[in-house]
Amino acid sequence: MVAGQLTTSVAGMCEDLTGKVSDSSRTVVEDVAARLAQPLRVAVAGRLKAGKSTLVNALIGRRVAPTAAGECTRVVTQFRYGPADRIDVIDRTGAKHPVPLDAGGMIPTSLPIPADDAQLIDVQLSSDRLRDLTVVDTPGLQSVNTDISDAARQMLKAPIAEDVDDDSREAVAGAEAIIYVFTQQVRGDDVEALEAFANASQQLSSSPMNSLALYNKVDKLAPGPGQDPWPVAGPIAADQAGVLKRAVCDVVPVVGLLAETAEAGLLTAADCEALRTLAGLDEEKRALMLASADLFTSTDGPVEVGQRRRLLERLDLYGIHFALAHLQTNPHIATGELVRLLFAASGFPRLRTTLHQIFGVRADVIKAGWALSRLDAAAASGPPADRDLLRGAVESVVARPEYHRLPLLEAAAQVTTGRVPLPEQMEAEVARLALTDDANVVLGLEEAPRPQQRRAAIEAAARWRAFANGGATPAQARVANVVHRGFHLLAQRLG
Ligand SMILES: Nc1nc2c(ncn2[C@@H]2O[C@H](COP(=O)(O)OP(=O)(O)O)[C@@H](O)[C@H]2O)c(=O)[nH]1
Ligand SMILES: [Mg+2]
Repeated sequence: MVAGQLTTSVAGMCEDLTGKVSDSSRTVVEDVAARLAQPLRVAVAGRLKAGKSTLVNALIGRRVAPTAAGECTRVVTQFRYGPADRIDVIDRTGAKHPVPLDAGGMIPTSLPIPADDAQLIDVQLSSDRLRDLTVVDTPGLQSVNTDISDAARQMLKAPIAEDVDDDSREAVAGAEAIIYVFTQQVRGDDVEALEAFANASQQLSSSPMNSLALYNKVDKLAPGPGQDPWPVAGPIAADQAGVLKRAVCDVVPVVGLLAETAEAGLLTAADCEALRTLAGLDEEKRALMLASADLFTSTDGPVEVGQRRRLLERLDLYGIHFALAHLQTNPHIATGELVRLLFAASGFPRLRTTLHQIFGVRADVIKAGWALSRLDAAAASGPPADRDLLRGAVESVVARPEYHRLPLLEAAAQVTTGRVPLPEQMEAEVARLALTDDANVVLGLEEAPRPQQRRAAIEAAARWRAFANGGATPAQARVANVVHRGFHLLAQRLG
């Protein structure tokens, strides 16, 4: 990843500190410096069977994480860039046990040591997708299999319950950004469970600034065979975003399965041929086959059962329906074109944009903020001599004008999580100021010329100062002063 401005200077500060602090703090400083040099670390959290591993495969563009039940799916797995593909199982003593990828290029379902003794599966892949992103797949819950079709039961349970296992908790705590995967509508009491999970993570590591929720398996929402789930999925996701607005910045609806199939290149020419054959069946027969998964594999007709099962596994009924509809209108469609259409239907394009915005554009700030909060925590717990050194270094960084984005991000995190309540419009203004460099977006203007932007920034600065000095609670005043300075610096930049 191209190191950003903030990350680079915090890394420089770490280098400076290593020669000065005591041995115990040096370990933390070196750890922070090493982490700054790495790509952004994103933990994928959520209930068992929510589709986390499927999503991870889609993100890294290869089917490497097993999605069936196997002992390895019970261990936290980290996917990072490496010059060659390799897997090491790290046991609880820290010892490495190398394992080869299985014949299908996946993590083998059985491990060289018992799953309970494994702390982490460390997967290095020479996949370009991982140059910018390290992905951590977590088992999430200790509880056993929850049947997705048992919607009613699942609705009553929290998407992320309190029995998060320790390894998953640690993986989330060590990540700079979090993706929560849900499969059902979020209820009020679910939010508490999610927050309990978020609180397990360190300081800056979880807030709407760096957390995103995915509403997965929206294909299961299709009101009837072959019907489009998106008209239902959009409003539900928007609704969830409202419920979860204190925990995540957005809820993106996706069909993870279709994204995996498309992104990992799993649809073969033979699959496409089979789909073409099915598209050619008369309408009655096709409708019968597509009425349920059972009927799809058991109804007499062309295409052998093994191939039909494969299609179900790769596309599920909605994906098959979708493909057949396209093949009927355009029988000569090429496999590549069909894959492109499936990808578009997976909701992943919107996810990619959101990921790029959150984890790409904000990565520099998220990582620098994470590093500073680690150093600050080290100052609090380290020997007194280091305390002043570490605090001094952190404070000198935060005091420089170009670093004002860090206190701004913290202020925005406090406001967006509801810890410091503000009227809705002011809350949105803080978030915009913290998260984007585009003056028009921050100021809510449309393509305004610079002098007008500058006037608006000065006006906003004055407004926040007036708020800080009158009527605001002490906590609100602290936020308002940070925002005031933010607008003041913006006005200077525009001047
Ligand atoms: N229909 C459908 N099935 C999905 C989707 N995403 C994942 N699955 C299936 O759900 C099951 C559990 O997925 P997995 O990724 O192993 O869940 P995890 O336990 O959260 O890692 C697998 O059989 C997946 O194929 C989806 O978007 N739609
Ligand atoms: Mg999994």
